[in-house]
Amino acid sequence: MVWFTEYWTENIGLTIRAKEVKRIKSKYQEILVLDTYEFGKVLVLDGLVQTTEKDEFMYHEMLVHPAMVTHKKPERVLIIGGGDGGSVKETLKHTAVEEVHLCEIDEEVIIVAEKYFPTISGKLRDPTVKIIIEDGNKYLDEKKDYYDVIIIDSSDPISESEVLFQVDFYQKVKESLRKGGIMVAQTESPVLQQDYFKKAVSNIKSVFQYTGVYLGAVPSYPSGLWSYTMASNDVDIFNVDVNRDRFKDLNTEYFSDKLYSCLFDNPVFIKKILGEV
Ligand code: SPD
Repeated sequence: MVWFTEYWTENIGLTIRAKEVKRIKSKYQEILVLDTYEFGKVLVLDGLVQTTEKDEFMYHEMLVHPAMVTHKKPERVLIIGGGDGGSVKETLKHTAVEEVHLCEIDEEVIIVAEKYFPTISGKLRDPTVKIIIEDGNKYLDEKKDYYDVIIIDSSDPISESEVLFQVDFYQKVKESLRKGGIMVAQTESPVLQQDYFKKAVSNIKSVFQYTGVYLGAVPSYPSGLWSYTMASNDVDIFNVDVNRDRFKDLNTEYFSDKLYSCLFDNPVFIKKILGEV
């Protein structure tokens, strides 16, 4: 039996008791698979919890579905990061989808996810999915004016992932979207990572015409309160008339039609952080 702690800041962290720990060293990072009492299996990259069997749906549903239903007909989807397969699993629930490209820098994450997290990674070999092992930032240089939805399912803005929060990267994302395109990114905890959160949102705002921030709970992530930012250059994401049939077969446990109706209705303290009030 072991105790694992992720230090959220230097003053606070999350400590989980595990029955067993597997340690894998990849070219990019240390990967841990914890078999825990409270969260089921937990995937940890360089000391940071990425996915747990217990709450992965909260994160992946909220990352993927709002952008997918906001797009008129999402046929071509790119996921950057997301090697555990959770975002692929949710994306494939949308019937319009014809191609899903998953661009993950570290192949070992996919191998580990397929071995230890079958309920999350189970759709990675779907015929619609193409896996590209490459740095997402470089990959975007090759693909212009192509995708309907781009989902940035990155780790925190440290080491390899840092670039995925910069203005130049968001500019490339914009250029890789075709007309009517939508992007969404995970943008950290507005409570414990306020600087990262503010910077990511302001970088996205500086590139896109329309930018909307929304929140969701993810108990295993710092503070438990997580932020996501959706953006588009030519779709007014705040005024989209979505056909309610689009929600019908998503089979979700967190996201819903009702939740979508007030998606961008943020608490006052979030508006204050973002300088909106
Ligand atoms: N603090 C961890 C934030 C990680 C967000 N992305 C996780 C990837 C899971 N698909």
